[in-house]
Order: sequence, then structure tokens, then C-alpha cells
Amino acid sequence: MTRPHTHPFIPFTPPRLPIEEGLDRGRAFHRLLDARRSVRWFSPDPVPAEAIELAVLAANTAPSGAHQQPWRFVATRNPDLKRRIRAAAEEEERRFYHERELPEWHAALAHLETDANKEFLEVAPWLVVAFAQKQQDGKKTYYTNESVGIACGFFIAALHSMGLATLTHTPNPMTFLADLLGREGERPYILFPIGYPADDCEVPDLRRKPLGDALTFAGGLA
Ligand code: IYR
Repeated sequence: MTRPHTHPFIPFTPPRLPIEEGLDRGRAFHRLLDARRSVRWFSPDPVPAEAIELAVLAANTAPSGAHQQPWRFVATRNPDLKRRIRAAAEEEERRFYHERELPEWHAALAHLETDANKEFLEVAPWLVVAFAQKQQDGKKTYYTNESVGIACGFFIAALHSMGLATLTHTPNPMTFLADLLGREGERPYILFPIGYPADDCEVPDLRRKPLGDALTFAGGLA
């Protein structure tokens, strides 16, 4: 078929998987992701920079508004920078937990037993901050948050596939990250500590909501 394109297009005809094989892969993929947990206790064991590169390569395949790819991942394993990020995050978190009047939010969080202490920001061998680019070369980007969110999802899944753990940490507010990492004009989106879980790591005893609460087949399956 010849379509009257005005921009370059190329064929995309990946081999079609037999459906049983596709479903088997879908089950295996769900099993893999279901074993992921957000972690707050990390081992200080080193993680090679290549693991971070591979996870960002995966993130960088995400679909994005107008294919503008409005993300930038900034990674550090520099102890001094990690210490400064921890100090600034803890300052914000002390305000969040002890000064701001947010009773509903605090109640919603209580079961996670989080507090203003963010030791993991120094213990985890890597910190990676995803930044959202609201503008690129003075031009507005579209669906910026959705695009960066999808890229972060791929990033988290890639880390997990390598046996690494992370946390979607969002100190509130987190504008200090743009200053500390020299990304003025970009919006800090998520701060990811990355490493192996500590030997004595624990996580809250949480359940995934049942499929029936996550999926609706509208109009039946006829
Ligand atoms: N940013 C704080 C509070 C916090 C908020 C949410 I929503 C969480 O799911 C977990 C924590 C903190 O990191 O402690």
C-alpha cells in the first residue's frame, strides 16, 4: 500500500506471536512485576553504572506527546551530592510531617510508617532524579506529565528486571533538586534511590487490588 505521506515513514511489521505464546509471556511478565516492591531499606553494595544506563535506555523507549521525549534522568553516586540531597529532602520532610497541617494526608500514609528520616538517600548506591521538561528550546511540550510518568514506569520495570530495587520518592516540595543538580527550568518529577534491598529489608504487608477493581469490560465480552 502506498500512503501519501508528507514526512518519513518506515514499515513496521514485527512477527506476530501465536496467541498462546503471547499469553504465556503476559503471565510471566505479570509474575515478574508482581514480585516488585518499593523499598526503603537498601544495601550499600555497589551497582554498576551500566545498570542505570540500561534502565534509562528502557525509559527512553516510552511513548510521549508529539514524540517530544520530555524527560531527563540525572544520576549520581557522588557521596557529597547524595549527602546534600538527603539533607535538603529531610528539611522539606520535617516540615511535611511536623509543621504542615495535613491531617488527612498524614492519616492516609500512616500504614507505611514513613517519617522525615531519609537515610536511604545516602545508603542506596545511586540516586536518579527524573526531570520533566515543560519546555524544550523555548517551545511548550505536550502531555508532559503523562509522558514522563510512562517513562518512569518503564524505568522502574527495567530496574526490577535486573534484580534492583527502588522507591518513587517525592519529597514535597522538591524544587531543591533542580538547584542541587543544575537543571534550572526542568521540573523534578521523581527521586529514585536505587540499589539492592538490605539483607533485613522489610516492606508493608500490602495487597494489589483485585483485577475486578482494576479492570472493567464495558459492554460485556460478547
Ligand atoms: N513525601 C513524604 C510523604 C509521602 C507521601 C506519599 I503520597 C507516600 O506514598 C509516601 C510518603 C515521604 O517521602 O516521606
